[in-house]
Amino acid sequence: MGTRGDAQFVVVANRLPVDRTTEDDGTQGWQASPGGLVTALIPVMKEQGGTWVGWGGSADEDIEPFTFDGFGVQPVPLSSQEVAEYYEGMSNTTFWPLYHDCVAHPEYHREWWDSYLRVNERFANAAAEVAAPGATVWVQDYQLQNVPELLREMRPDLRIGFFLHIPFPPPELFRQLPWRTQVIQGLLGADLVGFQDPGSAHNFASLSRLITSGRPRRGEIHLPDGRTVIARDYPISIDAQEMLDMSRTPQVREAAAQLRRDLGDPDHIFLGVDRLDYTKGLRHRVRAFGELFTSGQLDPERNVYLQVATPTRENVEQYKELRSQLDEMVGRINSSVGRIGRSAIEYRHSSYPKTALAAMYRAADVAVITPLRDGMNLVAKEYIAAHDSDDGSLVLSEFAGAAIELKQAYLVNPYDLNGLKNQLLRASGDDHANHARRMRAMRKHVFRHDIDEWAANFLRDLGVPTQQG
Ligand code: ADQ
Repeated sequence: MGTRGDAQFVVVANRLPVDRTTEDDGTQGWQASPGGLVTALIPVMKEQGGTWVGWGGSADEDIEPFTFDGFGVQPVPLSSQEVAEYYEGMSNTTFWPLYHDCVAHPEYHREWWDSYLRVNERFANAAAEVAAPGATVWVQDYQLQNVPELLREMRPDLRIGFFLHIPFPPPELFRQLPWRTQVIQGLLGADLVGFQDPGSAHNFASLSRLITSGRPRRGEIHLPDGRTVIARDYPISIDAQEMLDMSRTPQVREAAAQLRRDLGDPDHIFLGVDRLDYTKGLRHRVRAFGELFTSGQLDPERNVYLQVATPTRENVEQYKELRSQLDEMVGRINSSVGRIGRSAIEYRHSSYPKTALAAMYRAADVAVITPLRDGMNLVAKEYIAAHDSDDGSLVLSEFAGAAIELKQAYLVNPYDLNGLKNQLLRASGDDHANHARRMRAMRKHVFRHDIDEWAANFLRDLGVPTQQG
């Protein structure tokens, strides 16, 4: 049993919620990382006297625990070999593609799995050390699926929750995994296992039969040791009000107007914002726009497709390949549809501050979010929240978790190129009344179900009262 700490509430995530900063005089400090999860959980951490356990983001770096903005930060070190095996390997070349319907081929390597387990044990140890007797621990995401079980062995007094941010695959696919039983057992160490959608919760509950003989009912899984684990969906969301407030500032309004001018004042701006990831459907999307521009169904003089592709996981082979394929596809399309002085596809491979994204959302007439598979997709919700009038429209893949909630989007099957092209034309061609009706309904939903509600619902079910709950 680990030494007991004094944190009543512990979050365990692959990354810490803070990034390093360097002042002009060279002194180093920390600032909160941007992102919904961090924004939602920091108030709970402060309220409950919490500690966040995570990796600082650089290999071979030992950072002492510290306090930040009223909560504890407990860094977990990773060696460069562990970054290669646990993070880039097992997490991002095995679990990531396997859990996204195998849209890329998952690789299975025993040394990656060994490293994954070792690192999970280190995270569990760190959590066991800081948690007060009877504390609540909330473990996040696919990098840490074995932490619940390992932690329960060390600290049976804790209340443990787990949330998976990506889909949980159907049993037919999951069964490929050589370590399938250990992973299910790892997750069943939690009292509550949360998913983005009911399908994922159902897949997990069915797979619990690898371990239990009983049939799970309404998400309740009864284990041989007498414990009951709950599996259910908690669709994640965004800080909708913050996005709206930001998009209304004069600075963002002006940036949106400037962007429109820079793009040649087109009739329609189509916008995609994605990490440069093969799950996001970028190849299919670029191909659809290529055909629309080449055939003249979309006039490149009057329409622009702006695609932001955020650099990500650049050491992983499948991501390097995707990057060069997209560069090549976009180059070919732009040179063949030759819009004088401007590109039909404006392709930007870069990160942006939130205000710049808000300006793009505000300027875009059609957001195009067409992943092949996605746990939720927060960009879809951010786009909706950034529009305070009823203009704009959303083309959304039916394989994004967000499609369950944003039913008024122009839904598409991203594999169906003709269907995708038709919906792009429909979304830009529909009349204002139609757009307004759809946007109003979706805005209502996103504002009613925001990130605070998400965290409060999960924590309430885990037995932690919050101010929202
Ligand atoms: P992601 O796969 O990263 O998240 P998503 O939900 O779209 O996907 O979140 C991306 C976030 O990054 C958004 O908040 C967006 O604003 C931001 N972002 C994107 N491009 C950016 C850029 N160029 N510059 C700055 N910021 C950028 C995983 C799952 C999702 C799930 C989330 C949350 O894959 O399905 O919705 O976790 O659970």
